[in-house]
Amino acid sequence: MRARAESIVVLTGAGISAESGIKTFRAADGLWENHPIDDVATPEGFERNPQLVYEFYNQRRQQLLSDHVKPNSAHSYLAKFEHEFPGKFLLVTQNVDNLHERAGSENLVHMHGELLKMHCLNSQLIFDIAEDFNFDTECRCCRSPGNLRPHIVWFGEMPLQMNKINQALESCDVFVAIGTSGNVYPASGFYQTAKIRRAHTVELNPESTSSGFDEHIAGNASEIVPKYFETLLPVY
Ligand code: BV8
Repeated sequence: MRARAESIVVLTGAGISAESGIKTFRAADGLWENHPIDDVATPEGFERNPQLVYEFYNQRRQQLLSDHVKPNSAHSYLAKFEHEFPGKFLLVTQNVDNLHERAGSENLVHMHGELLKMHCLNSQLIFDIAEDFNFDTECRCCRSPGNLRPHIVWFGEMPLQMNKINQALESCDVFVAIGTSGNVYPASGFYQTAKIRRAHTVELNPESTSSGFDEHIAGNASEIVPKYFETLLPVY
């Protein structure tokens, strides 16, 4: 049982969306829809074969928008908790799906970008997108084709809003990692940053990915997220 928390940072990974029917990164053994990561999730891959990369993200976007993919009870509980918790709360996700927003989360950072966004390589303007797009799609800023790419952080690229994330990590007293294997840097180091500032660090995951966490609670997110976060709410 923990002392009352004043400031909480939560990091989620592909595991929190697993029960919504979205394949995790690891379960595909480093392959996504049978493509080597280098071919579909790096700037070099996009340079080599842009059409393959457009198709890869178009397919994942359509899967995300299909009727059977919905937020699960872990997403919903986190959104409810954010609105009930009296202290500071930041949700950082490595996921590029929109399930946290659809569940009602607001103070949310997509550090690896978003499937439902694209950006122009010339203007860097970001646009919402729900349909397929590719090299021939005109951007609304340049009014010409060939400038748009998925608004996704690929391997070798700088994750988004790192200053905001680090500030929150340096001032939180509880850090909770949910459904992440800790394979991808810099997200995999967040719990260490929080620990330096004496935060209590907890991992919610069927597997224990590192002995560095103060606490590991085994289970599926839909079961253990409500149980654990309830202990962080003040008892009036
Ligand atoms: C950067 C967008 C510089 C793409 C993604 C050598 C050593 C260390 C690091 C590196 C290295 N070589 C290169 C690097 C850096 C590299 C990296 O970490 N590579 C790894 C592979 C070694 N990182 C980068 O390039 C990053 N940029 O470093 O810039 C920098 C940074 C900071 C400051 C200065 C400079 C950029 C990385 C971003 C890559 N893009 N996504 C896309 O999605 O198409 S990452 C991609 O991987 C996804 O976002 C995904 O989230 C992530 C995988 O991680 P997880 O989310 O953890 O998913 P995974 O499947 O692995 O695990 C699922 C977990 O869920 C499991 O533990 C499982 O047990 C659990 N689970 C399953 N079911 C459930 C569950 N949990 C709860 N409930 C369940 N039901």
